[in-house]
Amino acid sequence: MYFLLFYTIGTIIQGTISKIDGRTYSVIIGGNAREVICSLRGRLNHDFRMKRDKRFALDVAVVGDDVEVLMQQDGSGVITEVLPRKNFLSRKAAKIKGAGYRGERLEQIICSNLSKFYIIVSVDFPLFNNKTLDRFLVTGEVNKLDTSIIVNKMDLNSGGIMEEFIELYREIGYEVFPVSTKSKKGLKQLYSSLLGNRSAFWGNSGVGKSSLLNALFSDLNLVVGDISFSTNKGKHTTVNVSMFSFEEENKVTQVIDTPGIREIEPYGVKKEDLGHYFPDFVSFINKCKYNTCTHEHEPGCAVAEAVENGFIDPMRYDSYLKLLETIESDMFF
Ligand SMILES: Nc1nc2c(ncn2[C@@H]2O[C@H](COP(=O)(O)OP(=O)(O)O)[C@@H](O)[C@H]2O)c(=O)[nH]1
Ligand SMILES: [Mg+2]
Ligand SMILES: [Zn+2]
Repeated sequence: MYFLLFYTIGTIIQGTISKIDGRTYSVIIGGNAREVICSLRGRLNHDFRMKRDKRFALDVAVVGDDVEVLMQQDGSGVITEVLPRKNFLSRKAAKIKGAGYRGERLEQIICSNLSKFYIIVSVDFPLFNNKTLDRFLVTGEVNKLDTSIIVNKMDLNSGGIMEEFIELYREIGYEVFPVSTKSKKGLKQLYSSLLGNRSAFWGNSGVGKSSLLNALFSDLNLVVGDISFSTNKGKHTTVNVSMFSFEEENKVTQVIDTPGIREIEPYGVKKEDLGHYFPDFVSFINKCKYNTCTHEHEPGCAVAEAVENGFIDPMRYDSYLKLLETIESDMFF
């Protein structure tokens, strides 16, 4: 029966979800050779309906998912299978009435199968904030993603304030790309790092994500200065994510842009585990007197001692304490 269906309706091909609009899924086949407009079928559709009440339907299939598509006569497709995710970027979902128990926070998957995760900040407009960056770095670590930092608008670094930070994050082990779409500084290095990979870009509105993508990929013509999140007002669970795919230098390079996402808070972090997501703390954590140490005020804390002795940067420790507070205020995570 299934065999018959296979031949009369169409063949099954493999592709990757590049965009989701309501219940319509764009799937690209073979790099960016072909795009097929798809819907969900069967069990997946059932999952979608089950989750609709909680409004987490987008988690059933997300941008970056490799899928199997059953081709239809009219050239459209039906997604029959979502292949296992190698990894994904997720966040604590917004608080929603009726979603789970009182105080419970759910995990929302934003995109999947990333070889790299780039956090984009700007020197100014909006002003660089190391605490914000540290929070996003934790999100990358929690999701076990290969996380790097792009510092855009380096042309505005007149006082040279960024050098200290760039050095700090490089010492911790993060790759840092100081760039300027205006002066074209650092764009070549960034392009080489992206080439042949599937990467996700995350950054606050205004840091220059669209400008950067336009500067890196000449085919693109994204609107700069577009406040795309305003169209998403109130739709907390809608993730306005799309994947751009390029075939250049015989390689498929893909970048997932996340223009509609204003906040990413890491999901599933316990107080006593937070320190593990600060790579510069890790070598000290085992030396704390108590193995449940939260490195806040406990006696014999090796992390606090390392801050005192200049082995851990006090700014990082401040970020850590700030994040620890936000975890405490959540009943569940
Ligand atoms: N000075 C300076 N401004 C930039 C740079 N890159 C982007 N911008 C400006 O920053 C603003 C926001 O850029 P946009 O790409 O829309 O940011 P997005 O919201 O992250 O996509 C625009 O006015 C851009 O012209 C840069 O390297 N230097
Ligand atoms: Mg933009
Ligand atoms: Zn400690």
